[in-house]
Amino acid sequence: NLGVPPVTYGQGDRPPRGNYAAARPDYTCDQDWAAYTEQDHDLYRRLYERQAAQLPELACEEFIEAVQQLGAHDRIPRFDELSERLYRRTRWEVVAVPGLIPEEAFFKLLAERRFPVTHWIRRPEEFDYVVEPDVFHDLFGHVPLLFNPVFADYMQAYGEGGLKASRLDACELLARLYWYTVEFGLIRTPQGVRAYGAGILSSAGELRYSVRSPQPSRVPFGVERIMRTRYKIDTYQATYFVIDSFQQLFDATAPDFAPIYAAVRAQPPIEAGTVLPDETRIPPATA
Ligand code: HBI
Ligand code: FE
Repeated sequence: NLGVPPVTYGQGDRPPRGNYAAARPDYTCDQDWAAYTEQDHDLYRRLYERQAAQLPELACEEFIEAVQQLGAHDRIPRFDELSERLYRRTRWEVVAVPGLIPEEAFFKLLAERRFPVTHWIRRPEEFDYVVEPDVFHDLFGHVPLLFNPVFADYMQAYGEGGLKASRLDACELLARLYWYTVEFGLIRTPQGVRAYGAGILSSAGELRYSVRSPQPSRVPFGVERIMRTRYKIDTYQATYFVIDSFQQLFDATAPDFAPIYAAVRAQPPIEAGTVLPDETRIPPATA
C-alpha cells in the first residue's frame, strides 16, 4: 500500500514538507493558510484549471457537479470554510494533516467522518507528478465526492472496516480495495466508463488514459477479486475496476470481511493487468 514515508525532512534549505512533529496525537495539524505563498496559490489555480478543463466526458457526473463545491479556485481553499459547506451536506469535515499518516490513524479519521487533507502543495517542478499526495490531490481528487451522500457513507464504512482489518492484520488487503476504488475506480454510465477515483481525477495524464485508452484492462468490480490484485504506485494502472453505482460500492462494505480475507489468503495474488478467463473485459469509452 502507499505506506507511510519516514517523516519527510526538507532537502537542504527547503522547509520540511510536512511538520509531523507539530501534529496532534491523532495526526491532525493546523492548515496555517497564511503560510501559503503567492506561488502556492498560483500552482493550485493552474493545477485546478488544467484538470477542470478535462472533466467533461471523462469524469463521472456526480464528480463534475460536486467539484464546484470546492469554491473559488484562484486560491487554496480554507479548510474551515470548506468543512462548513461539507458538514451541512454529508456531515463530513476536512482536517489538515502533514502528509501520509499511519493506516490506523487514517482509518480512525475516516470512521469519524473527518477526511485528512495534506496541508502543503507540491513544488512547481512537480507540476505533472508528485509522489506523495499533496493538497491538490486530496482536495480536488477526494473531497468533491464526499458531497455525494452514498459515497460519503462508503468512505466512513471503509474507515470502520479498516479499524477491524487492523485487528485481523488485513490492512494490505483493505489497502487494495481503497486503491482500486477510492483512488483509481471507474464507474459504468450509459455513455461508457467514467472516472470517480481521486488518483485518476487529479492526474493530468491518467484521466484520459483510464477512460479512453485501449491499453489497460477494465474488469467488473468484485471485493475478493480486488483484494487479490496487486498494484504499483508509480505507473498508470494496468487494471481498472468498474462499479455499476456508488450504492454497489457501499453495499459491498456491508458483509463481514473476515471470510473474504480468508478466501483471498487461500489463493495466489493476481498481477495487475490480468483478465481472468471468465471475466468480461469492459471496453474503453469512445468519444
Ligand atoms: N494518509 N494522509 C493520508 N492519506 C491517505 O490517502 C492515506 C494515508 N495513509 C495510508 C493510506 N492512505 C493507505 O494505505 C490506505 O489504503 C490505508
Ligand atoms: Fe488519495
